Amino acid sequence: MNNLVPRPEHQFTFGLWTVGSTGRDPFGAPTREPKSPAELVHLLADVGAYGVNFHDNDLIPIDATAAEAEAIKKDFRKALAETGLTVPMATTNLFYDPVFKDGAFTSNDPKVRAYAMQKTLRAIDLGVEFGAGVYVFWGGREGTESDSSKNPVEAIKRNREAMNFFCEYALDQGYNLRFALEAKPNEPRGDLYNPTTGHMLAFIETLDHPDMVGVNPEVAHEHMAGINFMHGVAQAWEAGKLFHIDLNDQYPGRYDQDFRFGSRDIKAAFYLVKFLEDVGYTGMRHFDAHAYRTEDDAGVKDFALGCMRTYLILKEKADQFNQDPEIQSLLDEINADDGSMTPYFGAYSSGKAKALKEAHFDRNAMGARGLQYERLDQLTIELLLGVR
Ligand code: GLT
Ligand code: MN
Ligand code: MN
Repeated sequence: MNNLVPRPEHQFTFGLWTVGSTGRDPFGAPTREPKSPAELVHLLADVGAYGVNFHDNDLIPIDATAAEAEAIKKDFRKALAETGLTVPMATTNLFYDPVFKDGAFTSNDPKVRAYAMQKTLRAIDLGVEFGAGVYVFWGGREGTESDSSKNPVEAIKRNREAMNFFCEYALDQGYNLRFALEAKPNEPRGDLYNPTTGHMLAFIETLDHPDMVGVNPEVAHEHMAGINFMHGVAQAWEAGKLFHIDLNDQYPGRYDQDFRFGSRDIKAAFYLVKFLEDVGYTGMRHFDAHAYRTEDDAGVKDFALGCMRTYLILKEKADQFNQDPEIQSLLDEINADDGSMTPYFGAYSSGKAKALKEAHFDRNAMGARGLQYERLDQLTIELLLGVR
């Protein structure tokens, strides 16, 4: 079907680290050859992606000379020009090098904290140089194994000070950049600070420029914590904070699996896509996932295509759900409102409170009413399974 073919207007993006994953894991060596950033841009263009995101060191190795960095940037820029791919998002690698073994902005070592800030300032410049409009912060090492080692309140303050500094820097430079904070409950640290999107949303409100900072929720990270991802996304959206999103999949309670989008929990993926499409989310659909370690280069393309195709299939299913007469009439019934309660709602008044206290409710009848959610859910399942 033609409308299931990914095209640039769908705004599907991938990180260099996603399709560039060589299959290395904590127990085993790489199973695929590394590719250059320029090669990865071509791979992504071949499968119909819109953009490519990077960490500073996905593009330029941490120990590259200035001349090497220039050569890489030139190749990368050429590949972008040849393919028309854009760079909507960039970020800093503050987790791989041993210097960050006890965190970056929250490290107990002031030299590490200052170095992390220097690295981030330079990486922000690099992202902006390639046109990034969103800058992600994922504090992969900002946490502890032993809580005797760090003061959690100090850690929050250090994180806040760093974020305030970067906001001022972006303003000072006149960069048109928004920051998106990405939460994760654990891994690679035993526990990470600000472990969920909800924690991040609360933290953002304590910053000097909360308007510049939003979230980058990731499916897998919230599923690791066993919580409903779409609910967190909805909360971020309602707060005007859904600046970016990391799509992938994950069994709850396990290591960070970063599976192909929709490959594990089709129902959760469906409600997520339906939410994003229904509210008219206009940001990037970024896949932060990687191919199974079993795959060769062709399998990496299968993986990338699969992420996008599943998104498009679920988008069609969302349309179908919104137009299904039986589902919609059931929803009308479920949401029926004869207006008789309206006088009790809305802004407080003492008269309203008095009237409410005197009102009679038939609690037993209200409690006895069947809500038909079984029927609704089964209709949803049948739609997803393709028999409607
Ligand atoms: C890393 C992590 C992701 C983050 C990336 C951005 S890096 O792959 O697992 O969730 O989004 O730093
Ligand atoms: Mn992840
Ligand atoms: Mn992510």
